[in-house]
Amino acid sequence: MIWAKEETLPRNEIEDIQLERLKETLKRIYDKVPAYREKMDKAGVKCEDVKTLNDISKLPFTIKQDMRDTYPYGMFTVEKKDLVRIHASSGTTGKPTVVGYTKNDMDIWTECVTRIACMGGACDEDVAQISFGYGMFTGALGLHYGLENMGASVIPASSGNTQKQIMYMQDFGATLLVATPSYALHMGEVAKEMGLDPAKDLQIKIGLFGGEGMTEPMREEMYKLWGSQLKATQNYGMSELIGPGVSGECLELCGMHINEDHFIAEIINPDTGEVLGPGERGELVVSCISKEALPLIRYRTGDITRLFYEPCKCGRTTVRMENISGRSDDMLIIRGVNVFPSQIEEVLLKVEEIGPHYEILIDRKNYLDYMEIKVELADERLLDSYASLGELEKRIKLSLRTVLGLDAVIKLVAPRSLQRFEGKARRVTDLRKNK
Ligand code: DLL
Repeated sequence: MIWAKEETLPRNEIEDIQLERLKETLKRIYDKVPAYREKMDKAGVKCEDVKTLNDISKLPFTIKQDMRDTYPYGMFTVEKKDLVRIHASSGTTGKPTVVGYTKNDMDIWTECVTRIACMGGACDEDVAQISFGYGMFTGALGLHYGLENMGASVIPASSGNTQKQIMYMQDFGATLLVATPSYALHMGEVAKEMGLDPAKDLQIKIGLFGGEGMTEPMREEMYKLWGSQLKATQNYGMSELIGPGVSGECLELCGMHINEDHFIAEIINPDTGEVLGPGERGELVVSCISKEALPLIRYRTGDITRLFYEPCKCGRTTVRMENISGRSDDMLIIRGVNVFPSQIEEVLLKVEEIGPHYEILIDRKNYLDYMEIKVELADERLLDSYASLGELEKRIKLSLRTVLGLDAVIKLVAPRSLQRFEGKARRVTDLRKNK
């Protein structure tokens, strides 16, 4: 099912909507946000200069630092009294990034998330367990409102207390799970430890995963744990843009459809800012064209992807973004080789004998970069054979070298010995940053 007619409009019609909304939004920002007005003036560009959609490239970018410089409400275009909700992104250092919603923004957010849930196969009969942490993170309440709007029954389980979550899931007959992919894997493992077969004893048939990437091998792990009946899709979003609801995969699994009547997506070269063409990989830049409180224009997401404009088999005509390959600030440069953690994950998870949990440690020894990867064995019995462990280590090392051109020290560890995450996983520690 397709939730809204806007998802199937011919390209020219969607672009007409985008241009009209962009012009309106731009005027509002120019009037109300001094920081953006200054940027436009400095760039010598006026609102009237945007006559076609391509003219968007004349506009200055907005970056996270703009949000920090104007903390907390400086990028907002409405008065504080018009806000009905405030969230913040979990800044690891310093102040968080604050985002706000008017009543109308809440309706748009809800609509966008409902569309995405629908793309992933959800319907009003689903019992949806939300296992994102409730709080300042936009994930939980975003999915909560979207699924309720669809008519699903929502269980606001939040994250953590995993055994109890499995009990809710079983007793309340949950059919749909919302979680980060890493937490969903952990939940599946805990269910098994409790003596349950998630595929048979639980009724989860839809997984709406997001907040972090899910590589294809990770999706395969999801089927292995939760059963082949699972429809596992992922969706993408960002607090600054709206939260979840920017884009989501349909069941064709060929990229995430962007809600283009609310967001304009561009891909740029992260080094030069130059706009790249369809199919070219670069940094995703998004303009919010319908929000009232915080309509950021040309916001640099830092996420690396590509855009495909061909209509999808599902019937939607909206542009699709490829699964995120990483963030521009996550890219590791190890002895001169550029690599995203997701690429390392792809190599690791193709090795049958190891599970989906790993930790990457990067350090510098004698002025040389050094990478150590701890990976969990899928089966404890392998630990008994020293020879086969050595052979497996060599095989993983060789795949990494062949596919990525990288050398790493591989440490195989016992199943269930690495840290598990209830929200977004943190798998990389780069100690070079402190040196
Ligand atoms: O993670 C919003 C969200 C919640 C989206 C739940 C989907 C589901 P932030 O906490 O601001 O917002 O983090 C945004 O998370 O720039 C990406 O780097 C990453 N991210 C989110 N979804 C995906 C995904 C939410 N499907 C940042 N694939 C973004 C890869 C993702 N990365």
